[in-house]
Amino acid sequence: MPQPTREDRFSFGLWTVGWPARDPFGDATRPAIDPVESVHRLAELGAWGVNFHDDDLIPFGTDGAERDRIIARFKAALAETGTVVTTMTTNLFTHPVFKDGAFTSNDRGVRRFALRKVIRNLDLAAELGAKTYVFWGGREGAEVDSGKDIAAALDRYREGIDLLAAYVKEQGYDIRFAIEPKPNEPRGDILLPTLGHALAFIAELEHGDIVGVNPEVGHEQMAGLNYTAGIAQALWAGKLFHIDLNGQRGIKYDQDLVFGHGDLLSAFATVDLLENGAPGGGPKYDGPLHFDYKPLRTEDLDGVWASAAANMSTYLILKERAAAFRADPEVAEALAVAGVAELAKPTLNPGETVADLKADRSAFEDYDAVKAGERGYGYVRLNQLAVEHLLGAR
Ligand code: GLO
Ligand code: NI
Ligand code: NI
Ligand code: NI
Repeated sequence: MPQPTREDRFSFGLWTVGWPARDPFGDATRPAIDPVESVHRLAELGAWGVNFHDDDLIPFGTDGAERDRIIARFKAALAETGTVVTTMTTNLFTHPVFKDGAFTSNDRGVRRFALRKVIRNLDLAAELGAKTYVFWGGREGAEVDSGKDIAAALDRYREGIDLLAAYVKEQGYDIRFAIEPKPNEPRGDILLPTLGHALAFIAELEHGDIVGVNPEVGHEQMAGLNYTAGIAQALWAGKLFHIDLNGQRGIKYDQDLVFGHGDLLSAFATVDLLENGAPGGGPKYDGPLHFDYKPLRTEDLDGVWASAAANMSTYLILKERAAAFRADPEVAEALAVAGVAELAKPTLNPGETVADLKADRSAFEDYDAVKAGERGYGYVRLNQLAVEHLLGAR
């Protein structure tokens, strides 16, 4: 098995391994884990970075002096292990005050409190060197259509993100924002439910230049969408600032399985895209390879660390398999048959106008659509080659 190293740039949320496995139907099955221990254990396993919500490290309501002590102790663990804080985020969902949302709560006082909570943690993010700040708006949503003015909620969402982005710029912080879409859970419906909604929202921002997306495998799949295709569009838009890798099996509650323990063929395509880029080139993802998963509730503490290692191991195996797939001459031939590279060629000739196109009889009047319609693209063979490489049969 390939062993992860810091060069692989793997990172974990402290809330992932640290999840005590409390769910809506049952109590915690594991003790809470000290964040300092998580940093040490993850570093030993080969992780490079960590990512956390304010409250993961500093319990909600902690006073100033205790907060400073916790931060100093955490910093010492980072220094000792060489762990990087890649990303930070705000918990705007656990405390009852956020039950109707944070930036989009109908209660204006809650909205102002939420902004202050983020600002405080943004200052800490800058101090710890985090380059990305994630916004997952789990409580920004509704269950009752007539209870939430969606247009007003989007206005307030925009007001909040723009204000915070302006603050980052004013302070000169080297931080970009990444919005994490999710269709539902914990709210019945969440605002910015998919990557596409988030991209459309970002286009409406005043400070959208420093705002991108943080798509999570399971969240897109909960909406029935293709994760790999989604992050390809985010890359194309220059907006793939961060990723949450995990596994999900179909349209149901947010499973947060180990990466690859859901749709494995899709995970293979994701790794292929992240590592090798789009066939026609274009921007490649260069952020951390971040896992946002939850160790199954059935696992004990040994199982927690084994599951953390499983994420990295699966990724590295898929990376090897994807490299073999790309290097295989049969795959190259199948790609040629499918015409994959031809799609990178502009449809019009250089300098060609609409008038030129209209004058080109070979494009229409003399075009043999019947013959073109008979062509096979060989996608099944291409996919079978991918499956065979994925299975290690080639
Ligand atoms: C929940 C989300 C959540 C976010 C985290 C980071 O479904 O995935 O874990 O990733 O709050 O902002
Ligand atoms: Ni999630
Ligand atoms: Ni999830
Ligand atoms: Ni996530």
